[in-house]
Amino acid sequence: MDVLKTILWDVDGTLADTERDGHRVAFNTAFEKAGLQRRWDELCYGDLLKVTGGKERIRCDIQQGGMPPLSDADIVALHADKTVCYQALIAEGRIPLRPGVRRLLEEVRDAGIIQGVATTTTPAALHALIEHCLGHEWFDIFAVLAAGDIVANKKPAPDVYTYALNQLGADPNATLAMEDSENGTLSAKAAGLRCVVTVNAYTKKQNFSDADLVVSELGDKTNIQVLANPHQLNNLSQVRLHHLQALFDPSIV
Ligand code: XBP
Ligand code: MG
Repeated sequence: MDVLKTILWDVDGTLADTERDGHRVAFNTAFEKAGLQRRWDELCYGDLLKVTGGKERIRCDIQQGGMPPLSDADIVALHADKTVCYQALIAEGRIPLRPGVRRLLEEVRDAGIIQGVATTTTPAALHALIEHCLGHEWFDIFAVLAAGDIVANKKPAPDVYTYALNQLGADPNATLAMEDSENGTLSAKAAGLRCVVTVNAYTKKQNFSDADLVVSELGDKTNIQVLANPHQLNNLSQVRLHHLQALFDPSIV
């Protein structure tokens, strides 16, 4: 029987709804500061989210004719400025954690289960979110922070999860990924992990047929919607640690 020993959290869309009002706004501010006419509205940003990684997303928009051609150095500089804009937005406290995230993080921490982060976003963006949304102590609680260009291939490739597993010496059969997107789920599954998905406005119509549980949110005060429950977990008014453990050992209910 497998036992849950490690949880790896995605960041954008999972810990916090960062894309529409965080990353997108920061990209547009950086475009404006660079004298570019291009702005990413909510709809077109949703389409561009098929590409993970901010620099990769800019390159995709250039290829699709949305932005004028830019050199690699210009893309790197533009993205670095976007990251500074994003850090400022996060520091202003504009982006809260998603419902139930702090509750579950603390329940898992108190149970002595190892937690880490596996994200596509830039380390500086991740650090801002930990500092301002979670609290400084989480730098010590998370046993690994795997982010951005630390791996060659971003999600949906498995690399960032495989990197985090290797850093921890963790067994994929004892590790759970917390995700919000199809690309994230594909990445986690390709690394051999079980995966729980909390959808958001940008991801709710994506394909999660391989996920182990799909819910509207982790749940705090209001009841959650269960969108896919292949392991037939009971009493899912909110996602609790014992539900996650039951994905590994069905005798836990
Ligand atoms: C997140 C991303 C990131 C952010 C922007 O995907 O794709 O690129 O949108 O961050 P996931 P950067 O949640 O699957 O990790 O601009 O720092 O890349
Ligand atoms: Mg995500």
